[in-house]
Amino acid sequence: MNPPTSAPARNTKVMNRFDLTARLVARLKNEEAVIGGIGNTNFDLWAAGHRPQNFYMLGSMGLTLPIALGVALAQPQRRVFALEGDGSLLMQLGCLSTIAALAPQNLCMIVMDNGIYQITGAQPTPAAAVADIVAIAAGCGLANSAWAADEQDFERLIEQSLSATGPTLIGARIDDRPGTGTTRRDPAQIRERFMLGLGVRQPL
Ligand SMILES: Cc1ncc(C[n+]2csc(CCOP(=O)(O)OP(=O)(O)O)c2C)c(N)n1
Repeated sequence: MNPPTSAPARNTKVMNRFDLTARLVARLKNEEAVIGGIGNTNFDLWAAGHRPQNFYMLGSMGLTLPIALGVALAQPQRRVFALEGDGSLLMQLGCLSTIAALAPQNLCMIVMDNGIYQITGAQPTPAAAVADIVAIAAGCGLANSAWAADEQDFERLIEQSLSATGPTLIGARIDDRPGTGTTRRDPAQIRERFMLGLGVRQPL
């Protein structure tokens, strides 16, 4: 049997995770929540400048979008962004159709697709050869899903998502550079700080 030939479209620029994350953070003016995924997505979110509304996932692949969904449903007046790696999302694809079905209009998912499990040694993910994250999202019912063609297109898609009336997903092809910072590995602190930042916990 021949190997699959439906390689993902490659008409998008290969960008950089930290650069894109900094561009996102620079556009946030209304205490939007940002959920960073395991490893590199949260390292770059931290390096782009900590905000009280940032949450940094530790240890579990694929939980960024489910956590962001919970925040978006709990606080519908707040815009919520999720930053996830392609390998992590591929481990948890069921969340895409759940999000499409619940359709929170305040949720924007950003998938940083380097086609590798970068942090564990750059093993290739299925996204490198056969799986197109944006096509998968669209097939799950997330009609407002698109690849960012370049940095300007990424910023345009972010801007659109800030006034979207349904969930949005942005795919970004990125290089293989590791994250630029590291969060302190303290889950209790991360949770408490985030709850304060979201106004659901009062300072002691
Ligand atoms: C359930 C589970 N399996 C494996 C791991 C080990 N692991 C941690 S991060 C990671 C790779 C994540 O890849 P991706 O989401 O594409 O992000 P990247 O490292 O490329 O930024 C792996 C395999 C884990 N933490 N949890």
